[in-house]
Amino acid sequence: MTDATTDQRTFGEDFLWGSATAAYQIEGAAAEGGRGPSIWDTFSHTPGRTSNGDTGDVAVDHYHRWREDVALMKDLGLDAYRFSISWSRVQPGGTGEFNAEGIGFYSDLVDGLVAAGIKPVVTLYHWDLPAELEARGGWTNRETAVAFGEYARRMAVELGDRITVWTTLNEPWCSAYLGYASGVHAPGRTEPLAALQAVHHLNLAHGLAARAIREVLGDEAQLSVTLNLHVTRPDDPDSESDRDAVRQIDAVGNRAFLGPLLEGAYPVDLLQDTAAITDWSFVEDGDLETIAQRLDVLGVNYYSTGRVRRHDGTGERAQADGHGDSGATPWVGADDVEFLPQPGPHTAMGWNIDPAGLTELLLGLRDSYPDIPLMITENGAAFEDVVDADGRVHDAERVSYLHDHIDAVGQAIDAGADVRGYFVWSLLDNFEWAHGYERRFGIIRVDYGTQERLWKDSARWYQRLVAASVLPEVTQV
Ligand code: GCO
Repeated sequence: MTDATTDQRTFGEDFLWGSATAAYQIEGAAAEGGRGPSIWDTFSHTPGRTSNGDTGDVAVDHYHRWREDVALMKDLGLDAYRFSISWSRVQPGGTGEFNAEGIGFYSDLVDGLVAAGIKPVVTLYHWDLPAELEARGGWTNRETAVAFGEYARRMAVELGDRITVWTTLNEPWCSAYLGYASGVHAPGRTEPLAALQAVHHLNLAHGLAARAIREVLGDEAQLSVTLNLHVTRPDDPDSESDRDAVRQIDAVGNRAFLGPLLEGAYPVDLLQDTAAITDWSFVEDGDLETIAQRLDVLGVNYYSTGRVRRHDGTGERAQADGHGDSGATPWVGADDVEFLPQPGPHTAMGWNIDPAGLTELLLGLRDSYPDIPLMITENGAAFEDVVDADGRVHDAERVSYLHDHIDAVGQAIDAGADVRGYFVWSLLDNFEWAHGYERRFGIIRVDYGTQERLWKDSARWYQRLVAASVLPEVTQV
């Protein structure tokens, strides 16, 4: 809405303002408190996999500093905090024994949040599979999905009614395709068939977890999954073949998840596009019913857009999809689709800045799934931050990125999208996966030498936004 007297964009009273993080990116304490290794420990410790060989061994030491971090969030005035549980911290091998110390860590964190008036939004899987499960095939193995359901059940028992929203998976697209097809993420495999098996077993894992949480907590539990949906445009809107390239990316990137999760079926065109790789016989009777559990909210992560065309077979195929180039494509079954470089401006990730894409995405979801509320579970940007002579980080580009994207959310709400909240990625600078510590997404800066936390201008700006639910001008920092 727009305030008639001030002409400023306003959001409803109940709109949740939050920040997001993920366990491996912030916790550190990788070998403490009984935590078992995950695929990200193995991957980051493998030479050549991350920038500068960076690992999450220490990260931003949130495991020891969580009280300070909760206090920061309280000062920011946040309504909610989205964090993830490290599966191998609470169940070191992924099956079998649970680790009381690890569970205690999250239980204390949740209590700390609740005491600070901050609603806990928990993600059960943000990419850090227990290494023992990968040794048995990881997400290519159906048993991993079964194990995930049991882990989710135990978390529901332990954390129960203190959790506001339960998110099963974060961006299964990344787990499946970056992990098993392009190999730029853990476990670093480059096998198209394995990636499609992973897609299905992640979907199944979601369904089993959602069902288990409902069995423990009943109908009241708020269930969710977070997807990174791809907004892709044809290079030439008049070209049928470019439009078909968009369809293919939509199938393998978006509908491979939306279909089974929300419509109870894999899209027919996806099955056709991937027919040379698999007949999908790993989808067993009853799986689709298990996957299509009722969802209370759909989490949407959004950063940028893509532009595609069909490769004409000559010269190199452009692969500027912003997900790293290992030589192997994450776009299984769409090998001849080219991702063209996008016009700027760009963030430090090389991702183009395109807030209109977020409005478009939200309105598309409103049209396709009008009954399901949406939440922006991640949005934000990395820039080359500097600490100025005045000791501050004047991250004007981040402020304007956030301003324009939150405005884009507001436009979608005005047009009828049911968006319930916005979580900035990220609370703190942290371990940015294959980019290590080279990319800073935080609204709070972390000095990796001292672990000191420093408010950037974007944090002050966000604090102002959250306090009044009115979108401040970019100059109001
Ligand atoms: C993702 C992850 C985050 C990333 C963030 C910036 O969306 O890729 O959920 O862990 O750090 O998106 O790349």
